[in-house]
Amino acid sequence: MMAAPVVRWPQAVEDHYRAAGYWTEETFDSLLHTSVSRFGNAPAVVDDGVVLSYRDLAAEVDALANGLARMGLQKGDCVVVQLPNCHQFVVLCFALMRLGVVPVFALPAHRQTEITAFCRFVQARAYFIADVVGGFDYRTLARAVLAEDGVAAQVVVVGEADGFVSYQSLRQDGVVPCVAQAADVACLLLSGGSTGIPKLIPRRHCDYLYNVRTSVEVCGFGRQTVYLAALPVAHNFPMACPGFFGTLMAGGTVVLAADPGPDTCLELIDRHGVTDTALVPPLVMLWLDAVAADGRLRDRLRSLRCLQVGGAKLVEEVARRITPTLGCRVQQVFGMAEGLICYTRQDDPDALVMVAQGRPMSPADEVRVVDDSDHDVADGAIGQLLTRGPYTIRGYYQLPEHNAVAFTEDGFYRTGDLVRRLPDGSLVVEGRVKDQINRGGEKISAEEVENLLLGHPSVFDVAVVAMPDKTWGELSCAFVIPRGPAPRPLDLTRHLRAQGLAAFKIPDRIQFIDAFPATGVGKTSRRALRDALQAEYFSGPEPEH
Ligand code: OOB
Repeated sequence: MMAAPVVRWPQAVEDHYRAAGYWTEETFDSLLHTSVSRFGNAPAVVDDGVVLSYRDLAAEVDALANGLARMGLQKGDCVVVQLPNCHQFVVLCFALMRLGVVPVFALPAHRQTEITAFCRFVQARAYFIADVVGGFDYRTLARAVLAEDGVAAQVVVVGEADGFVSYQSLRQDGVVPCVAQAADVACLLLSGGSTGIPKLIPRRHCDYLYNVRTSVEVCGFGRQTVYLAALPVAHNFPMACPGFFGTLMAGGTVVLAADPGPDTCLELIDRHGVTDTALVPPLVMLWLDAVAADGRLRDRLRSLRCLQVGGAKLVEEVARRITPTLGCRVQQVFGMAEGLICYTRQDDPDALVMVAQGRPMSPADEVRVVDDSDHDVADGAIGQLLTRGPYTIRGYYQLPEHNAVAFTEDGFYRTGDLVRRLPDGSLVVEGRVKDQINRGGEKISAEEVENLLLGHPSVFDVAVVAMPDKTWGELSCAFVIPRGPAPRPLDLTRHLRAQGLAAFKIPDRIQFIDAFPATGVGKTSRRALRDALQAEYFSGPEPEH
């Protein structure tokens, strides 16, 4: 058994967060119990014809937790969960959290590179997958992962198990008690990251529940809320901001969408009377275009009260189209898996909601906007965002060296985002200092892709940078200095795929180059490369990808 270590807040700060009521003794298990006693037979989770009441959900969690315990999972064990949006995901979360077993929430898009790394890093005891989703067979992926050194997980499959353990067969009558405590780690979220593979973010019951509870209050979720989980539920945004956990805390109904496209989602909104949902900007544009092209679709959105948009910058022109086209309010959300969540508020003036990414949700959030020497800049000036507070971590899971640079000595998290603070405390995101590409909300670490490309014999050196794009906000472009004759771009993308890299991280464009522009100290100037792409974007024809 391996206890999940977590960099704690200083004792005096923890005491303060408890005394102030931010942190309570509640766990995710007590959330479920409280909601069952308050909302019993109300519908909790809707998934493709399956409707679970709160009572049904609790019964499913009992049965699964029991089976997981019999499988040998114990408090402190880690597991990797990679499931699509389905009710089993919700049941599994509560069951694992009851046992004190810590899930790593992988995204459905992750492949062999990422899953192997997670399994090794946490010494995963189990790996939970679905059988086939969108034509992709996760059992084949699981076999490839199991063949790697240092992976010894039991594979559990929702659907046809094909020789692995079937999720269904794990369900066992009986109830196991909750052994998790509020100060324990509830789950490990993935960081967008800018160095190497995603880092793991330990969220404890106490801080993550505070995240959920405060989000519920700020967003006005209640029994009347019907929340459509359109984005992958493994992500912090649809999970806890307020997401499906928030909906279940508030007594509402979670509707799970198999995919976030307008065809699937508009129909679900209409059928289930969805009131709230969350999207990233490229999806907002897709929904807007669908409704603009066929005005009758707008009828399907009658029940929609609020559309949350976050994960990447929402351009003002797009923000302005939302209410007239979709007929609902907009809420901007600027958040991060590491903690800090900013929301625009229901009573904020429209002029603010269109241009600002919101303000911190908690009065206890501390925010600094600083220059390169960590000195505060004047309000209204652009600087790097630092933050700490009752739900912002003080360190990544088992990465002391990285923690030394990602956090200040006094515990502020260096977000790597460039922001401007308005007089009311709202933040406007102006850019980024971290070497990351934000591809419509999906985060790509430049270094991770560069390292894999460097493994190709025809690559001498490489720099991966963001390239502006109207729909995605950013796409990724790899500048490659070839070793000898330049390979075909296809050879390089094949090389990345063969190593099992998630598809969204494959560069959208590969550009061969003789030498990199250098900074004053001789380092590769990513800025010069980005600027070249910007100049091309603003000057002329669409770049080919
Ligand atoms: C959300 O979380 P992550 O961990 O995938 O990514 C965090 C990063 C931020 O540091 C920022 O660079 C970017 O994503 N970001 C935004 C943004 N929201 C996130 N950049 C501009 N405008 C926004 N509204 O992306 C996330 C977590 C919880 C709620 C919402 C988003």
